[in-house]
Amino acid sequence: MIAIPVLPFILTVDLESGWMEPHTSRLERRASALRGQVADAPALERLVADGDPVVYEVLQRDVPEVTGQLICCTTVIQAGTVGAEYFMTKGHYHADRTAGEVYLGLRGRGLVLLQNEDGDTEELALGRGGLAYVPPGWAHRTVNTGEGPLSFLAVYPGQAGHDYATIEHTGFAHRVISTSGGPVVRPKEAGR
Ligand code: S6P
Ligand code: ZN
Repeated sequence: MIAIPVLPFILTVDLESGWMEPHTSRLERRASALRGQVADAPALERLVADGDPVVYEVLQRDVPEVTGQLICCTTVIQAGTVGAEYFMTKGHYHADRTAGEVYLGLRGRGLVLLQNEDGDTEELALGRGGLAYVPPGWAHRTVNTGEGPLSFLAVYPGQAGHDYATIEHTGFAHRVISTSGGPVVRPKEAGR
């Protein structure tokens, strides 16, 4: 494959809202995108019936999806819960398991849940100015545990691709639950 040359460019990222300009794609994921991923499926269906709100959006500056390029995008996750479970991204492995990623927290508070195919799990607290390093081969999901939007900048290799199916099948090992004492990370098997 012949890589299309990309000229140097600058992007402006609003450090409060996570808005990126100029972006070339914008993806919205609504509550219904989390079907099969949450502990409280009836609560999710109520939310879907009640307007299926946007849970998060991703603004991206597209570049050729090839080795050597770096994809830059921002994600903004709204505050909220499905039952007691905080709003979160679907989560994925990179299709190319050699491709890592970095997240730079811009606004809000959250957790990045990570796990690899050996069964190891980690969680990283993400807040403004925090840089979360996602090594190659680790699935990653971001959870908004704050009271306002959580936004972060992501940079990852052009050839990474996204494998949603593998983690959808196994599920993440942990859930992040809102309790009166604050966010708690629980093993998935513990249910709600
Ligand atoms: C891409 C990177 C992020 C996520 C975004 C939405 O590799 O990890 O830009 O795509 O946070 O998450 P998801 O799991 O729906 O792609
Ligand atoms: Zn990723």
